[in-house]
Amino acid sequence: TKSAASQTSEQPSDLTIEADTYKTDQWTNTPDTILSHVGRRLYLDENHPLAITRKLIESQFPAPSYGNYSEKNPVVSTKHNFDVLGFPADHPGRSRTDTYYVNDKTVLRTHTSAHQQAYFQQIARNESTRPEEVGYTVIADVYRRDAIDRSHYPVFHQMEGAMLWKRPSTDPLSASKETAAKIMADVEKIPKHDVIVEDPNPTIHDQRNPLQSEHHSAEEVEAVAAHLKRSLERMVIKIFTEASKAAAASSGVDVEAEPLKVRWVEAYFPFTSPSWELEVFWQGDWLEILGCGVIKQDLLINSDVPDRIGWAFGLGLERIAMLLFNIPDIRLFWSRDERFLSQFRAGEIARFEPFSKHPACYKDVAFWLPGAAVTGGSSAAGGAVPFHENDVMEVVRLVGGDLVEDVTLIDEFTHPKTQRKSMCYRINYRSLERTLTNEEANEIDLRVREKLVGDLGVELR
Ligand code: FA5
Ligand code: MG
Repeated sequence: TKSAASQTSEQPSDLTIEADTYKTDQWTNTPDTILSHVGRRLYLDENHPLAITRKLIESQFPAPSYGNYSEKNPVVSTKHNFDVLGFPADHPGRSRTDTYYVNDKTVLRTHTSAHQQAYFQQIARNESTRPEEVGYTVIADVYRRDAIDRSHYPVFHQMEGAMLWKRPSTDPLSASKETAAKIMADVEKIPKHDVIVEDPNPTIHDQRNPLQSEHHSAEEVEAVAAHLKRSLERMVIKIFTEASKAAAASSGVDVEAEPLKVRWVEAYFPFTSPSWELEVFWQGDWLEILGCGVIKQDLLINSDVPDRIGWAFGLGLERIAMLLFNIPDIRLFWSRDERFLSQFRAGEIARFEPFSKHPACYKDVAFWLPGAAVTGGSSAAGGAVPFHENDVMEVVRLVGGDLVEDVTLIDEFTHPKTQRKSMCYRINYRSLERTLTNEEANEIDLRVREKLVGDLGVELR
């Protein structure tokens, strides 16, 4: 039986991406359908909603304090994507079920944090020529093997930002009061706002969200956190004010916009501590916008800026653009259909008018997993072939491409006698551009089923 994660029957011996050629190996799992997205650079098409959103966010992080950058080439080393950021060896993010590997040592970046070290090193290098540029934003396409639904696509965009402050190079802790005061003076320069922010947790929590006590004083971290939170709240408020203006304009009535609600929740990232996520209450739900925190000092020490302290954040651009423009399906960002593209203009926030919703075509596929029952999502028990849901998603993506709107697990059970495990997924085929005939959907579905058997070794029911 083939390994569950193997994707293609005939693996090319090398892959060429952005003019560089890489040797493939048994780690390689990046198909051409994913590589075909490399180089689109949607965030540079000035009339594209992702570019309009990028500009709006960048305007909240202006020069001279921040440089605004982008990173064209998505190929990075596992060292930069994981190791220097402190991801442990067994972190699930490193797994081939979650990440597109070019080879053993090389991946398509899974987040813009892969560039943190390089930008810290740049700040160090430019210290004498551009001393006022102590922060940055960077935008890039990122790649993840993930679920398929209207808010998840294997290629999406992140914007990362960071800001650093100088500390005395010898004995920074004993001077931490002065450092904290310097940072607080910068906090005062950020305009205040009157939006209600829920922030029930202490900045530092010994177990859940610890201070890096070898390196930082509580006072310094309170100051960095205050600067981080006020900067990001301001950015989010700007965006949501624009979004409700657009909504009011398009509905034609001057409705009193629902007051904006924002909250901070504790989070964990290997490269920040303490860490938080910022959530916004939007259309009845709390929506996660970004992750952030106080940068791990070890990372700064390893990145030529040992005598600085600072914060970093990373946000999902599609998530923000979808609510700014009322875009209902993440696949639309990749559309070349003029009925989509013609609706957006640089500098303008307009509500997207769907050009028609074509009928959905649901197909269920049920199968037995190979071997005995498997516990958990990713690890095999008792000699069974490892099974991971992301491998099902990848098969569906490879065959169905953008014709699949979502895939949901609708049933799973373990046979009481044989201990075999059965899964049933519902695949929703729906084109954004035209009506799919039932024959077309059947034909794709047949190939999905064949490939599930061939690649994952499952037995159809
Ligand atoms: C990260 O990627 C961290 N690198 C963020 C970070 C940077 C933390 C710097 C601290 C310091 P996360 O996996 O949660 O974290 O993704 C960040 C954001 O990307 C999410 O909040 C969400 O807005 C967006 N996002 C994540 N997965 C997807 C997806 N599959 N599709 C669309 N957007 C996504
Ligand atoms: Mg997250």
